[in-house]
Amino acid sequence: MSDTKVYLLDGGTLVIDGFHAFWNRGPGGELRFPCYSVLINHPDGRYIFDTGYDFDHVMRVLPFEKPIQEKDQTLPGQLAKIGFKPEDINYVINSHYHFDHCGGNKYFTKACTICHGAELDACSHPQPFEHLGYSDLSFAPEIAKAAGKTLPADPALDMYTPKFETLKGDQELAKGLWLFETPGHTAGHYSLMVELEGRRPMLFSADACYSQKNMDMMCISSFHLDPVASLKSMQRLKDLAAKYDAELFYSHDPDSFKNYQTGGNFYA
Ligand code: 5PN
Ligand code: ZN
Ligand code: ZN
Repeated sequence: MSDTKVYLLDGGTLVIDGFHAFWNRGPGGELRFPCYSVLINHPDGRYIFDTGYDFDHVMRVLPFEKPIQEKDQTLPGQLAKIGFKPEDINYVINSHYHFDHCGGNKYFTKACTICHGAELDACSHPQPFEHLGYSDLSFAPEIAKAAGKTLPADPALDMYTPKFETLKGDQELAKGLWLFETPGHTAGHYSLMVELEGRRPMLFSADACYSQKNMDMMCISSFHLDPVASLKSMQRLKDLAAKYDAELFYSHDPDSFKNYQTGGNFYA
C-alpha cells in the first residue's frame, strides 16, 4: 500500500444511445464515452483492472458504437508511456467479461487472469439479451477456452501460459487492494478499491455505475442481467464510499474522465 501507484490507461471512446446509458430516462441521442484500464503498481505485483475494447472486434461486430482508439490508446501504447511492457504485468483482473472490459486481455500472455466465478459461467451461457455485451469473445480465445467453449485450433493460444483464478465474495487480493461484489449489471461483477498512502482510497465502480450522473439519479444503464440487483449494487458503492471515505471513479463518464489523471500521471 505504501509504495502503490495507480495509473489510468486511456483506451479510447465508444458511442451508445442515451437511453442505453440512462435506462428508461434518456434523453436519447448519441453519447460518446471513454473506456479505460487501471494499472496498480503494488509492492506485491503489477495488476491491471479491465483491459478496454479491441478496436478491430468493435469495427467488425459493433461498428455502430463508432470506436475511436488512437495507436497510443492501445494497452501496449499506454504502458509504453510509463515504461512498461505487457509482459511486466502479473495479474489481469476483469470486473466482468463485456467486450469493452476484456478486449486487451490478449496482450497479457504471462499474467494470471482473475475474475468472479459467476462471470466465467455467464460469458459461456449468456442470456439471449446479453449477447451483444458478452459478444463472441473471438478477440479473447483464452477466456472462451477457460469458459469451456470448444474452439478451432489456434496457434496463438499456444503462446499463452494463462492461469485463471476465479473468486467469489469480497476479497482483499493484496494489502489495500479490494474487490467488492457488485452484481446486477452482470452475474459476477466486481468493483475495485485501492488504498493509497497519500490520498483517499480510489473506488472503481466499473459498470456497476457508468457515471456520476447515473449515481446522482440512481439510474442504471439498460445493459443488465438484473435491474434490482444493479440498483442495490449502486447503493452498495455509495455505502462503501462513505465507509472508507473513498472517491468513486466511474467506468464510462465523459465529464468526470476529463478530470482524471491520465497520460502517464499517477495517483499515490
Ligand atoms: C459499450 C457497450 N455496448 C453494448 C453493450 C451491451 O450490449 O452490454 C454492455 C455493453 C456496453 O458496455
Ligand atoms: Zn458492462
Ligand atoms: Zn462497460
